[in-house]
Amino acid sequence: VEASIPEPLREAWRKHSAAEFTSKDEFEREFVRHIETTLARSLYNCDELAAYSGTALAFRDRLIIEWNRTQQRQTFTDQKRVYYLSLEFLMGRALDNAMLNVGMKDVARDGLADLGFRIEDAISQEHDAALGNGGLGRLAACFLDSMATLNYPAWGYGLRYRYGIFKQEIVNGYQMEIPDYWLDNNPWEFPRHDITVDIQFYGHVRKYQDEDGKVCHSWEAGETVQAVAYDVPIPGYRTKTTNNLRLWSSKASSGEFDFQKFNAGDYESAVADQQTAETISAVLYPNDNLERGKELRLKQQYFWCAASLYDIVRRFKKTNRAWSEFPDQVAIQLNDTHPTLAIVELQRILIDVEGLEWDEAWRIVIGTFGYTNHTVLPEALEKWSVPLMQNLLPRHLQIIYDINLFFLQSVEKRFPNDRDMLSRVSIIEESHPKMVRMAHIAIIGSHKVNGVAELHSDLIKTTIFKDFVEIYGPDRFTNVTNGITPRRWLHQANPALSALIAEKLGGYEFLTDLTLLDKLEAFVDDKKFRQEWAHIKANNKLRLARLIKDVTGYSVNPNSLFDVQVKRIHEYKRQQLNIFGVIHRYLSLKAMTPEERKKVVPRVSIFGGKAAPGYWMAKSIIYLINSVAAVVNKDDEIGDLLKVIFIEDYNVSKAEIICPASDISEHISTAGTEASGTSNMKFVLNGGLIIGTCDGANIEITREIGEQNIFLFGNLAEDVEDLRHRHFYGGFQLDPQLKRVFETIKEGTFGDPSSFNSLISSIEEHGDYYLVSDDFNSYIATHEMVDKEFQNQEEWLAKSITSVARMGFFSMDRVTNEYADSIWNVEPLDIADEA
Ligand code: 9GP
Repeated sequence: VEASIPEPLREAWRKHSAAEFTSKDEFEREFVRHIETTLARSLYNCDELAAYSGTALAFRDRLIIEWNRTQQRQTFTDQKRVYYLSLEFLMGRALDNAMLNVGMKDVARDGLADLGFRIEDAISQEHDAALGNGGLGRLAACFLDSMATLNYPAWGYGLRYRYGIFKQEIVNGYQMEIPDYWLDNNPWEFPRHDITVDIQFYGHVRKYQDEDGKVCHSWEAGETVQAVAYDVPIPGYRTKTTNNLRLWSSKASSGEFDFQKFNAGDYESAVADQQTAETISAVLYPNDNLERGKELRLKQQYFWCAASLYDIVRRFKKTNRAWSEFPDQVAIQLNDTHPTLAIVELQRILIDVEGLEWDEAWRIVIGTFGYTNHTVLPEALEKWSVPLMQNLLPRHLQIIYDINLFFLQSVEKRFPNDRDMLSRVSIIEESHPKMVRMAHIAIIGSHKVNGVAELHSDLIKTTIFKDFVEIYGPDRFTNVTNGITPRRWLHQANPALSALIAEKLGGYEFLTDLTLLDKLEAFVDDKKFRQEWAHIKANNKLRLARLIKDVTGYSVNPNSLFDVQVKRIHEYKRQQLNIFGVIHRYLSLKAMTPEERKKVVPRVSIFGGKAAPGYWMAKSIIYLINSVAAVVNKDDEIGDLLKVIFIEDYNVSKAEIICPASDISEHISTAGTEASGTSNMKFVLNGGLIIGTCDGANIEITREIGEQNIFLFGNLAEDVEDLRHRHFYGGFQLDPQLKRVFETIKEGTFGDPSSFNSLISSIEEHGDYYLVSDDFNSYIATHEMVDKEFQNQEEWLAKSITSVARMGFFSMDRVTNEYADSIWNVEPLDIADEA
């Protein structure tokens, strides 16, 4: 049946087409309607959760109207679209963002107040959509916001995990993981039961000749699983454009439920098959910067790539264009190597299903894909064992071997007799078992490869991908420094600061052109402005102090210097350096006279972040932080001079409260290890100063805001190799201050010292890979400078304002435009313009 309504009947449709609420009254009507009908509740039975749902449903209706229009318009104009493939989208909450984006938050606040609710209480009912681990997933979410705001015809493709990143509870100082079932009361997704794709696994490849004698391949599946689409509307800020995030959920294929077993009474085993299929999209792997090579993870990757590719190809085929036009219509961005199989899958579709010749197909593939690398850490670079791939994806492995063969032949022509080069760049690592190097496929199959900050992009060109630069020349490699969306990370998280800036700049245009912030510098000396600025920071600190009291029970003095490190717990990010520094501070305070203590700036050291469940060292770091907190926080002699806080279950919503409240935040990775970092940008944009190493985006932040406005310390990336080498071959000298810290731990000051053995021995005995000892002295000295400078509040304030004024470069909109121009070649499409 043709689904499109015939033209003569369309007028009747248009007459009844849904309309958006535009006033408080209309909002209230929509709210009450949803409470009474969609939710089947009443004014006698409406709690805050229902108020959240009613508000969210009212706004969802608005978004869906815009979403429909956007999709129709994009289909109608048929211009090039971009598809952002990411295994993670760390979205956080949607309601507040939606209200601000459509410019209706005040209307909703007043309407809710009329009906007996505080908007903040409704907002806080929402469960975070936490389909990501950390920076990589949050970057994907910022991309979606920016692409919609800038009116790019863009879709995100991901997996609809039933369980997002686990919830972290701290029990007796240890991290415990609790499953995060987030889908209850989630009004933001639309199941599309009509959009399903059958995805194959296992089986074998059949070779045959077609009528013309051409050798063909057909992959005969051993197992089939169904992918079902769930759509999430992504509103842009103050634009009609509402893009789509399509998340795939796995389900047993209709043919897969074994009725024979069922009828024979083997009900359990029939259901078990069904459950196996559903496992594919059940959980997000909770590792950040670590790949473990588990079969289920590879299944997830293929399942999602194949479903997305099928969808993209289906959409393209509807236009009846020639295949050669595919790269003119479709840009696919690979967020890290996780979606690399999409390259192989597109090649398979083109040659096996559509019958194109290899070379033509391969040209289309390369023209379509771009690959973003987000890490140089060896443990995070994906490799899959050849036997595993052979079993799960037999046809793909053949294609990978063919890609490799043609690639190595071309390399050999250019670099004859360089066998080492061939083995270094080969897609196949000749180990036992042999491994498929996914990054190599991603580079060979893309027309652009980019890193995410200048230092990082230079590093990939000179280290892990050096040979490929020789082979392809420098043009295939580029840098696009990461950014953040100012909508969520300033306007939503810090409404008072956003309003103050708007007042000074004469409006909110800076939210879509962040470079306008530079006009703030003119007010650095404006007394009233400075007071207001300081007042906002003080209020944000009070808000965080309340959160700390709620989640830890500790009261902190909001006049203290708030020193924050929140991010995934990882040795390379060096929370251990921070907590050792805190112990050093504690020992110094203990050694002071009461007179000396009077001069000390009180400090609250705030930590937050999750450790991967199997990452023992990271879990020990959390335990040490909590053990130190337990001793220091109840030491009456020290009182407010030092408090140590671990905020459990750090997530996007908590980040929105934490980022606006820092005086100083820590971005202290070993130089050369953090590809970019993006929380550094969030903190500075909210008027906090940072202490950091010369790593990732810290370097460009310094360039933008000026070195007088940042506290840099530690060894440089170029010296790291040498230092590591010296640890092993030149003898290792533990920093004397760090030695004193270790002695204190070993004496049992923070409980059973054996719990911290591995943390200490990794430094003392096993080469101190992350250079904690080498950087300790400079770290401590820099913190002393921080204390000193904080005492001059007027200077501090000037640094804070100046830094914010110079943060324009780090807008995600700049990032998105750079990708659009230099990688995707996609133009915006404003749906407000008439067709
Ligand atoms: O570790 C990087 C982080 O530095 C960067 O900011 C983020 C977004 O580009 O990606 C992270 N990488 C990963 O999570 C794994 O590659």
